[in-house]
Amino acid sequence: MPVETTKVQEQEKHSQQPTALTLRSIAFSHYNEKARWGLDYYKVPYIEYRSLPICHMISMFKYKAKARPPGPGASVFVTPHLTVEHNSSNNKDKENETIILNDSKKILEFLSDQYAAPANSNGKSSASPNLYSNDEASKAKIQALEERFNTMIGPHVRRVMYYEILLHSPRSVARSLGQHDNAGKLQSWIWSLFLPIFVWMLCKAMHINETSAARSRDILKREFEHLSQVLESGPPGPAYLVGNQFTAADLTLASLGGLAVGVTNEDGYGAWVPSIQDMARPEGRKFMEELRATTAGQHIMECYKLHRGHKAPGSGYGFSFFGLW
Ligand SMILES: N[C@@H](CCC(=O)N[C@@H](CS)C(=O)NCC(=O)O)C(=O)O
Repeated sequence: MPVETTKVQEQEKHSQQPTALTLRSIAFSHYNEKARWGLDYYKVPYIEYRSLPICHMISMFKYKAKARPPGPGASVFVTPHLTVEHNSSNNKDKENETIILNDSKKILEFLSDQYAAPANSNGKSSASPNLYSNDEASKAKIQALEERFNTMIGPHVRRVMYYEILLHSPRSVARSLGQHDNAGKLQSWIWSLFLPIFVWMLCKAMHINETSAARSRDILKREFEHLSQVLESGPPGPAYLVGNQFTAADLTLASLGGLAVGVTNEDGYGAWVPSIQDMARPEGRKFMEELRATTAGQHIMECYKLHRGHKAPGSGYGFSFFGLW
C-alpha cells in the first residue's frame, strides 16, 4: 500500500497533544472519507483543504510523495494527506514536530494510537474505543480485513462509480461533484469548464470502460455475498466483522463500500456524492440497490447510522488563493 510516513522529529508517543491537524483531500473520494471518519470518530478538530481530481495535482504539488505509491489510481499527488503539527512547548529547544501521513490506513492507525480510550479504562473514558482492538489476535484479523478492503473494494467501487457517473449519467451529475462545497469556487469553475477533458483523462488513467466496469461489478458482488455470509454466521446481537464491536474493519468497509450502496451526505458521508436515483442507467441503479439489500450493504448503512459521528467543534474548511481554491 502507498505509505509515506515522515517523522521530522521523533518524540515519544502520547507525550504531547497535537495542536493542528490538516487534511488535504479529494472531497468526494472514499479513501478520504475513511480518513475523515477516523478524525470525526475520535472527535479530533481538523481543517480540510478540499480538491477535485486533476486540480488536486496543483493543490498537492507542494505535498507530493517522494515516490509513486503502489496500487491503482494513486500517484505522487495521492490523497488523503494528513499533517499533524505538535507544539513542542515542553521541548527543550522548542522546535515544532510535524508528522505527515499520506495513506488512509496509516492515518487510522495513528488516530487510534493517539486518541483511543486507554485499554484499562473499562468504558470509563469518554474517548472512543481502539479501532484496532486491545487484543492481538483480533488486531491481526482487523488489519487483514482492512488491507483486503483497501485493495479489493476501494479500487472496484471507484471504477464502478466513475463508470456510472462519468460515462452514463447526465453531465450535470459529474458537474455536481465539483459543486456543493466539494471545492473552492475556482476549482469548481475549472472542473465544470474542462469536464469533457477531465472525464477523458480519468477514464484513460483508471481504465474505465464497459469490460473493466463489468469485471469490477462481478468482484464487488462476490465480495458482498462473502461478507454477508461472514456477518450472518456471527453470534446473535449486533453484527460486526471482528468480535462484538465496531472496528477499523467495519469503518473501512463502510467508507470504501458506501458509495456503491448509495450512501449520501444525508447519511453522514463527509462530502456531496450522487444518490442511487442520480444514476441514469437502470442497470447501474439495480446493481447498487442489490448491493444495498445484502446483509453487508445493510451493515454499511447501520455503521453510518450508529458510528459515523460529526465533525468536532473547531473543525472547518481551508481555502487557498484568496479563498477561491
Ligand atoms: N491506499 C491509499 C489509496 C488512496 C487513493 O487511491 N487516493 C486517490 C483518491 S480515491 C487519489 O488521491 N488519487 C489521485 C492521485 O493519486 O493522484 C489509501 O488508502 O490512502
